[in-house]
Amino acid sequence: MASSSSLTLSQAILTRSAIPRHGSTQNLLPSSASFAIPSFSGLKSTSSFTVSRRCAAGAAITRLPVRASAAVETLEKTTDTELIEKSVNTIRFLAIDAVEKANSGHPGLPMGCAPMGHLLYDEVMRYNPKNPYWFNRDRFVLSAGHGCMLQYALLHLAGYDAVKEEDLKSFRQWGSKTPGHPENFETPGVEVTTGPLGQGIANAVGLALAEKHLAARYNKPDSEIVDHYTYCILGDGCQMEGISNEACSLAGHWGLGKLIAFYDDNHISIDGDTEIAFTENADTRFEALGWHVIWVKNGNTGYDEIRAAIKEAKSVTDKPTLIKVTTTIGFGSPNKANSYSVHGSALGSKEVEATRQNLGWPYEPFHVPDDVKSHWSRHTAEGAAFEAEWNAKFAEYSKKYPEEAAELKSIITGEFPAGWEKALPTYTPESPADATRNLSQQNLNALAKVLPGLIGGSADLASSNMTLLKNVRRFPKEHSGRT
Ligand SMILES: Cc1ncc(C[n+]2csc(CCOP(=O)(O)OP(=O)(O)O)c2C)c(N)n1
Repeated sequence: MASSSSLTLSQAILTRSAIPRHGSTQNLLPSSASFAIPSFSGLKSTSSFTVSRRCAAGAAITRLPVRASAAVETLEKTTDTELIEKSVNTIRFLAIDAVEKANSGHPGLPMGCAPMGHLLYDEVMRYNPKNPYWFNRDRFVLSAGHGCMLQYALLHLAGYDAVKEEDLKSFRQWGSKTPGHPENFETPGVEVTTGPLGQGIANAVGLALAEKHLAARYNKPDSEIVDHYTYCILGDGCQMEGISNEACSLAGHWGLGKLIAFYDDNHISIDGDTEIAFTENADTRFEALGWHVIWVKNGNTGYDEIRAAIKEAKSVTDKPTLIKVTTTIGFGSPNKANSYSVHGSALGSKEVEATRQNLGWPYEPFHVPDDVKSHWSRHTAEGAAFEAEWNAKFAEYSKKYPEEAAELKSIITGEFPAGWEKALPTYTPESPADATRNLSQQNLNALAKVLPGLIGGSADLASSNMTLLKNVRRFPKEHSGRT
């Protein structure tokens, strides 16, 4: 990434994981140490499993059994497939209806990615819809930001207050909480503003980097106080952008094992089939970048395949994972699926009707069937319980490790330690003239001593732009703390 190191960048890397761009910081941390810790009946993986994968042009490969680890514990439920399909179709139709009402937007991606979106938000991710800023939540970034109705539908079903029915109905309207591309400062629950393709996956790399750094610095053998995943959906367009390759190269270099990216491999972009200009083998490229790569061949209805891929991804702890999910853009639309016409335009009333017939959807626009609503409603209590559990853990951690807890808290809230500015060097008119980059380096190094959240980056230029933090190690793959 061609950005030179700066204080702004450095602070951003850590605070992006923790500080909302809107609202107050009061919900980031518990105010009290006493919380009930409910128990969970989350399904634990106990057995090994095999996943079949094909390289883009090759034959099927059966992967060796992958050892399941404690990290693969998820919120799996024994939901019947019929209800899952109903939920997935709810997501599809919320997207179809919102785009139709606005007569503007991108229905194709949400229709194709609804299955993976459903599984992520309903079974896999840990979050608290009533406190989108809970620190140890899993992060989700929609790098293909044009498909934002997917994200809004998921936030709506999960119970986030920012996306109510009326917000879906005002999709893409001035001042709404549901702008045409996700904006984290508008919609609590959206982690990262996306739209420029490739930017989201680059931000996801930053979020996963922050998690790895904070975990290395603050986790103790008896307390993994920092422990969350970063998930991302990127499309063909993101893959085409250079920034995604640069950022993903770093992710592979750093071995960001808690970064799991889904590549929506639908072969369609704005102008038509990707055959026009994009025929590279992303699987082998990502393998070369140091990623673990899995191919889910049926992203439209292969729920178990997607589940197995996520489990496998979680069991690979020393590499980020790319799950290539082959989907059909506009899945369910009889005349527009698998074509560019469903990428960025409303289906039109005739095709909406045909899609309703095809998917067996008898409901009014924006309707969420009661059983789907009731199924998703558990996330409010479960999310509160996740947070309460973590709060209790943090209270325990604070008793045992008060210094580390105070430091982590300051990083999470973005509050600088009292008197931090006294660490800055002072200059007078009599001070000798010096290059601004040298003065910058003096200041950066002074601040590094008092701001534990400071991380810098330099595009292979630190010895020239003087951004090296002298008493701090470079960020290594085997990271075990900052100093
Ligand atoms: C950097 C950048 N270049 C161009 C665009 C314009 N653009 C928006 S969506 C899109 C095509 C994306 O294709 P894909 O990722 O396959 O999405 P899908 O067709 O599956 O919805 C393009 C080129 C953009 N948003 N950002």
